[in-house]
Amino acid sequence: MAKKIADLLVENLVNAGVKRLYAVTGDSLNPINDAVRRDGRIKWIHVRHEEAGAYAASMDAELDGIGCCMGSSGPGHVHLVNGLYDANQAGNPVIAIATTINSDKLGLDNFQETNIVKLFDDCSKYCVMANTPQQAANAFQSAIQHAIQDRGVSVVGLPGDVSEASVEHIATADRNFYTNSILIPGKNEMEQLATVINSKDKVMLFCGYGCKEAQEEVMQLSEKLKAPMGFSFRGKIFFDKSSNPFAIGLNGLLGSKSGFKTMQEAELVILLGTDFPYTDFLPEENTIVQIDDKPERIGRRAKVDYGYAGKIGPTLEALLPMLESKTDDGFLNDMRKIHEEQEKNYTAYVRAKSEDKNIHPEFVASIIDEVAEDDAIFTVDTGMSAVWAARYIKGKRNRYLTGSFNHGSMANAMPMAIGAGLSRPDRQIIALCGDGGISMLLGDLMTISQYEIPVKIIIFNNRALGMVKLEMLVAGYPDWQTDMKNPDFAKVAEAMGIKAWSVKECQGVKATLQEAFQHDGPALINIFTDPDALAMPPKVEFDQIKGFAKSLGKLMLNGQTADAIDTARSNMKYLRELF
Ligand SMILES: Cc1ncc(C[n+]2csc(CCOP(=O)(O)OP(=O)(O)O)c2C)c(N)n1
Ligand SMILES: [Mg+2]
Repeated sequence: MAKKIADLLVENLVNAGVKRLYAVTGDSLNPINDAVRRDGRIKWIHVRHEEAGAYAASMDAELDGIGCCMGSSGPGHVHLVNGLYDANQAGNPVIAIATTINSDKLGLDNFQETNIVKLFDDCSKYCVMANTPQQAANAFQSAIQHAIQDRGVSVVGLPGDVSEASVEHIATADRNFYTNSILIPGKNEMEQLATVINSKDKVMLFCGYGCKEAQEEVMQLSEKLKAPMGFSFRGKIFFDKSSNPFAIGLNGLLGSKSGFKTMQEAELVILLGTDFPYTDFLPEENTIVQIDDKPERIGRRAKVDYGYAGKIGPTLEALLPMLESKTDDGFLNDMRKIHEEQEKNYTAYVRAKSEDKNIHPEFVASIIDEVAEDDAIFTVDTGMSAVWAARYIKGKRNRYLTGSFNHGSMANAMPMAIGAGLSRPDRQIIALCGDGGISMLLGDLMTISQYEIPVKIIIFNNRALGMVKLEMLVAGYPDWQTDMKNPDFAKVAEAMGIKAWSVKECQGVKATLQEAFQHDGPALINIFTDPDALAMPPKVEFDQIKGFAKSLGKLMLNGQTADAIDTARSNMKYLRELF
């Protein structure tokens, strides 16, 4: 029996597990809109900007295994691009349907024409242009299969006339296959790995997102090796718990002294499921082992000595019986001491700041950590709020934390919260947003309002692009074009039908957050934070930094740019040592 391509697409999406899609309808997307409506099994979420839809779909994929977003001809699907980069780099299976002008018009510089394969090539694992109905029918299953198995974005370019046409014959399977094969290193490799680990005394584990499904095994490995455990930002929420006796913190741009120092001093560093990007923070002298189920990642950022392709859970399960238990916990204790000292400093710092009138963002983050539920899902914007989250939001019973950790885009936290709120209605969802970030996709607060998604949006309103301010100060550039005039975000939210609060003094932070978290519906909390609070070590005051940055600025004006930047760099190194 003949089947319309738009209907076939809906069938394929339903069979793949897609429960909702995010889109702004129009022109070539209308046949699919109609098919989704008639079918009734997929919920259409009408976002206000397609980029927000791509982020939300990415969160569906991250939490539920698959996500879907769509964009209409030209500008409609171009808007998806930034969110798709994020999804693709995060390894989230997202199906993006980019509809376009009719097939007979393609290639002639027509109105709203884009070259879909060229456009999405760099932000997808698979991108196909369905030029004929039969080709479309053949491509859907494959596109979905690629997204699932390659863990990333699949894009299907679909002209409006192709969606409306029908096919008689469908050659592909009508379902998808979520295979969960066990990948572990071969026998000889496992023996080599065990020998290396057994021969070293001071071992450190460094855990990334790839350890998500292997938390138990990683804990057992630390225990057996008396190994301090560091983590990347994407890995932190699984291990950064007060109940974890091996945790020594993050390393990297947002990292801590204990994370950095442990890695430098370990004889053997074992990188587990991490594509940790900050090569400057990785050691060069010691032995490094890397295990990852994506073997192309091995050795590309660190001087790795032994690399193995394997899923962390099954690999460690097979490895553990081959390892000798270590008894000397001196290294672990030394590093834990530094870590505990540092955690105390962080706590003392926010306690001291709680007396101030100005609201310090670290204080806000520590209160969020205190009052949020033990299984809350946090999304964080790129900017200073990511730094505060890295330091103060702790893993508890079953918390989850995510952000634009690979792509590093602004404005991600609020739309990610939309996806999280819809796919996990049973969990508390908290977005930590920058004022710059929220301003970018502000219109999609209306999506939250329209679908009554009960997420909690917290704005760290420092009236500035704080992260960039810091970058400029450290690099010795005069701080310029980083300040912002903001609307009254609480009034904006209220005008959109979202209950909102503004907080201008420290004393009001806790009670307001508690009230907003208890509110049965979407909530926005606009917190006026101190614009001078930059992500600096607790002991270093802003004025000190401003002082050296000013002199660096002067140096630059005298034409000594390279010197200025070098001085800034060495000052940064010195500052790192202080905390
Ligand atoms: C889309 C995008 N544009 C620009 C940047 C560069 N950038 C990184 S952080 C940042 C400032 C963020 O400001 P805000 O959201 O107010 O957060 P804050 O750092 O002040 O907490 C900018 C401009 C980026 N990462 N992504
Ligand atoms: Mg800001």
